[in-house]
Amino acid sequence: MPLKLFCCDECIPERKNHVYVKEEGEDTTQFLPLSNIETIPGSISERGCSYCGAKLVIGGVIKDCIQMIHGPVGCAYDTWHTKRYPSDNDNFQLKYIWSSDTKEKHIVFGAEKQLKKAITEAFKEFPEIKRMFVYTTCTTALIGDDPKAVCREVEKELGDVDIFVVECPGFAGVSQSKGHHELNIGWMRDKVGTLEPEITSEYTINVIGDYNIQGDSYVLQKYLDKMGIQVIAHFTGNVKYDQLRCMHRAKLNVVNCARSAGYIANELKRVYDIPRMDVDTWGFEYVKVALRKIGAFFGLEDKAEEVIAEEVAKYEGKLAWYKERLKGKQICIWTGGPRLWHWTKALEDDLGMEVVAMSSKFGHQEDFEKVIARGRVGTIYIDDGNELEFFEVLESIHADLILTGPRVGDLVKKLHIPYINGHAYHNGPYMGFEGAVNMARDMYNAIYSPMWNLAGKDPRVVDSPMWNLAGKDP
Ligand code: CFM
Repeated sequence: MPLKLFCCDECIPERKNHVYVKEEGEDTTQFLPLSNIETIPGSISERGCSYCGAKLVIGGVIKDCIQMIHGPVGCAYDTWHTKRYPSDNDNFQLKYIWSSDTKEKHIVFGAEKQLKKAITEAFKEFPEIKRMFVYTTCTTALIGDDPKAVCREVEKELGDVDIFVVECPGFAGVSQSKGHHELNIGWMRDKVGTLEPEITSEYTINVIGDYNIQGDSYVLQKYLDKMGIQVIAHFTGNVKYDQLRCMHRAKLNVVNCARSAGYIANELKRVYDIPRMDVDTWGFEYVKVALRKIGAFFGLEDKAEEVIAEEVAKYEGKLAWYKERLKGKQICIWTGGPRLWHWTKALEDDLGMEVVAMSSKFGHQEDFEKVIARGRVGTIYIDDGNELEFFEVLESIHADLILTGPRVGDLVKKLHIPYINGHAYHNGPYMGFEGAVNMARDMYNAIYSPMWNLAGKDPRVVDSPMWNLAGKDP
């Protein structure tokens, strides 16, 4: 049976439709697990909310604007400083967060005055900053505040500021995916085309769906600089607010994370007729393909080959060293969605690893089509997985390493299975040629750490069935 009901899900049998095991000869026209629908009550979801998708994933990365969260202070606090997207603006965007700090009385009497006060104060405290994102949250959306009206008023009063409002209350969708969508469409509607960029090259692109996690955008920027290509805007790694207003002037949109930012690429195609090119910027072999595709679009094939030759010469040997030690290792990828299909075949081709189980928090049907097409037979593919399912997966397969976030990562560490941060990385960047080597090095260090031998000395662990199932020799 391609669909699988875990024992832990016997009381929520609907979960069966969200778990798929690929069998020989099957393709995605026959089976796809359900995805991008409400979490089934009783399943302890790993998902985030719509506000989080807008703020933490996309908007919060922008390096030169005030991030005003219109809601209770907790929404601001919980998305402050928790993601690793540095910038060359002295990490301004990581240092600060702003909140209108709504309380019970605002719920009763309205919070618009409070928002206006907070916005005015924030601009006063940071006089050099003239740009702002305002996010709505569950509470301020429920009481029917009109933050757009407030912001237009402030823009008029101050004269030299520009404010973008994202209507992304947490409850707006089934996961953070809805917040990505709201921000993409809103930005396109309100801000793209409101400023003209300075054009310095006849080859111009936007890099879409790359958030400079631990410096990813710097790596991509380096390659593109060498090819003589001007990046109008990275959506949104290490980017300025005003660069994003100029996205309409690119001749090509290069899309990495299609899940979080495919929408704006499609809109730029529809409104400005800018072609969309999907690439993988993770994976040694995939990056070659990506650079060749971009080069071919502009007739810069030679430049692409130069960059590839230079980078391959630097990193090929290192990758081979890790491949020798990582081949045959079995791993799980439990992240948001796109990294499943970006990584599974890359890790297989570059390093000879085997991805035996994957779980996506919020991927849509198209993400499952991609990952099942690229993934192995026998691999378990889960939508919106819960912790108990993860434990059950680990009883049924052997895993040498899990790529996941710190929450689940800390759980699997208790089973003495190493984890690598598949969201924010351990020691990135992970994109590009050097990134593929960094990722291999982190996985090698995790699997071969001598710490596991010491940990195996704990008799409580040695006796536990989970330890034996994990297949380690203490
Ligand atoms: Fe795109 Fe991302 Fe991801 Fe994502 Fe995310 Fe992320 Fe992710 Mo964590 S934008 S969908 S909402 S690649 S934060 S940088 S790692 S779950 S697979």
